[in-house]
Amino acid sequence: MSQPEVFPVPEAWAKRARIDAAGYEAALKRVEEDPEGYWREIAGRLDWIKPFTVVKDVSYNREDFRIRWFADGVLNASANCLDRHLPARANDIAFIWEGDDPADSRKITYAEAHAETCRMANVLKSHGVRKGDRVTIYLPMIPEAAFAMLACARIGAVHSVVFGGFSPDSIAGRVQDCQSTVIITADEGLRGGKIVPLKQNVDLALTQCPDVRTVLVVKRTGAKVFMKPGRDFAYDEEKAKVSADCPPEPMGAEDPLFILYTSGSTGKPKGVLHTTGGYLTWAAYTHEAVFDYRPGEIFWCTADVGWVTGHSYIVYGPLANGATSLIFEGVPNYPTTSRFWEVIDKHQVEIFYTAPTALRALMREGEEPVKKTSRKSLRLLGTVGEPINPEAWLWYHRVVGEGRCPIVDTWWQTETGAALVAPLPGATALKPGSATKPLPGVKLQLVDADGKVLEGATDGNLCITDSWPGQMRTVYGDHERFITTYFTTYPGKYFTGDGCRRDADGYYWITGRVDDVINVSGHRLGTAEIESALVAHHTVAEAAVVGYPHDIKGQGIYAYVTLTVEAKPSDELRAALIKWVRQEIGPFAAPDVIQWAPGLPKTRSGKIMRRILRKVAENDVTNLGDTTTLADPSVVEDLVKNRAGA
Ligand code: 6R9
Repeated sequence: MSQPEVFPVPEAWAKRARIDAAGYEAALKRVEEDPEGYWREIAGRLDWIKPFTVVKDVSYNREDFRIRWFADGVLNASANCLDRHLPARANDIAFIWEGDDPADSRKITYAEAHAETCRMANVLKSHGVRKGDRVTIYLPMIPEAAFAMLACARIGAVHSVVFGGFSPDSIAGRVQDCQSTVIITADEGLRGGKIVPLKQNVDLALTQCPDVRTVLVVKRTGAKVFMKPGRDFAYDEEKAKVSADCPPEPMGAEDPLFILYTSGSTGKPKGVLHTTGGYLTWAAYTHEAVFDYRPGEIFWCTADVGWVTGHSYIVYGPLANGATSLIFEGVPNYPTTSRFWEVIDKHQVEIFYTAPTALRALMREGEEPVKKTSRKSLRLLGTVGEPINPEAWLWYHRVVGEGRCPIVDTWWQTETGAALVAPLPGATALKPGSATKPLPGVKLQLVDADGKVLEGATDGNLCITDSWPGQMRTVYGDHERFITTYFTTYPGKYFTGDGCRRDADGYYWITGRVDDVINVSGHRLGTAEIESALVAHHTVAEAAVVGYPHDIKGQGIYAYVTLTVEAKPSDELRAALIKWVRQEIGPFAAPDVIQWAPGLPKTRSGKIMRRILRKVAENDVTNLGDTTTLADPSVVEDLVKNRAGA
């Protein structure tokens, strides 16, 4: 393999970055010599109502397992994101909202965001929401989504944001799992000129959730929607009844801040739980360090607030730092494929953070849609969500950033709260396709399948051997599942589920998931979830789902379906099954390929051999590996012969 190109730190960056090479070295040294002091200083960036005295209290061993940071400190996340900026910068812009329609945009000052959040908090209180209660948020990308999150944080309620692309069934599962009794939604959403029937989806979900007593409906399109008397309330009307004064609730650092559901390799999505002090510290610190954020700059993260990236880099990180954060309601190709770049020019965005899948899709459109915009305001670019292929990296760098802007490729997970492996743009030379190195204090380790620690340049499974403040604390309602999922594959270590290569310079190259999680356009999906949606269809006897390489999405969804004896394969049935999965989970989970499989390759003990299914999906059938444990080898021949032209 040829040596990857290296992009040294540009001179201007080396001179004026918040953290330069010397600063980075100093941080690495400090965290080794005086970890307590280092973490104490990082958490000192927040406003504490009562300062913490204990910094870290962690054990990854099953016998005395615990993860606690700054545990005796008291603070409020919403006060850190809003109130503390009011004395000096009440009139600075907290949010720029860019609507789906380019004619729609709005600026919201810190004073306004504070007032809106307090009102939302008082509305929640007036509906009986108390500290510790769970509130489900199912909103489009409108400022109210951020206000709703901050309003929950303000009164100590735990928010669970459900991405607006999820189906009624997926909403219901999440509402039931965290027993939330209050939902904040909107009449409809608007994306790429298309209507998303949010309230209708909630109504359908609630047929399965008898405990939900209040639905607050924010007006977005103004469409007339069904309102159930006594349960559904127009948010506008509720808001008019309350004051804009709501004192922030003092919260323990280890009190929950939010739950966010994410897919794993088995079972139902897990409610990843983050707490107040550690999460906010890590979101704020990484937003400043990795994006070299300076007060007054305009920061745009294109993620949806329904994913962790939106939580940490649209709301909590930027706001804790007093930044101006852009909230974009639309999609990259509406009304035209120049939209991202036009929004950058319109609002003079300085830092732009997006996903490789969006870049790959835009790259296909050629340079013209980019080049007709200026993009002079840009100084830093970022990516997240999946490995970025070097071609897309180079295009982003050369065409979008005109060679001027470093790219920070940030590796992290819902579980990690915020970025863990990422360059510091003033200190780290870049290699296209590598998230570079761990941030100071983050202790990575590569191990082989048996847990043997691998040194030097090698390939392995990515583990983390010690905690950082933004680490998730538990799976909501199932602490045992938390420990078994993450800490038992390699006892005493956090296992990320990712494969990774470390090169001779100590750079990390994430190669993708090594478990049964697939990453489709940056959306994380468990193959088991899609399989259980498929088998819920009356024609399906059995299903197995794997990922395969896809030019735009990163990974596509390849489903092997065994029909019941009554059902007959047909193109109509194929289309019906795809539609079914869209309805069961959400549009982004729809299979790209369905192959009819009279049988699935199983071991004699009945385990599906996914390795073989992956190979067939990838059309890499010359080397299927060891098939001697198969119960019926002829099954594989049939699969290869009838491979769908993926
Ligand atoms: C933030 C987020 C986590 C999984 C993760 C990995 C993949 C994320 C990446 C990346 C390579 C990057 N991933 N960032 N792979 N390079 N810069 O995406 O969280 O939705 O939980 O997904 O995404 O496989 O394990 P989440």
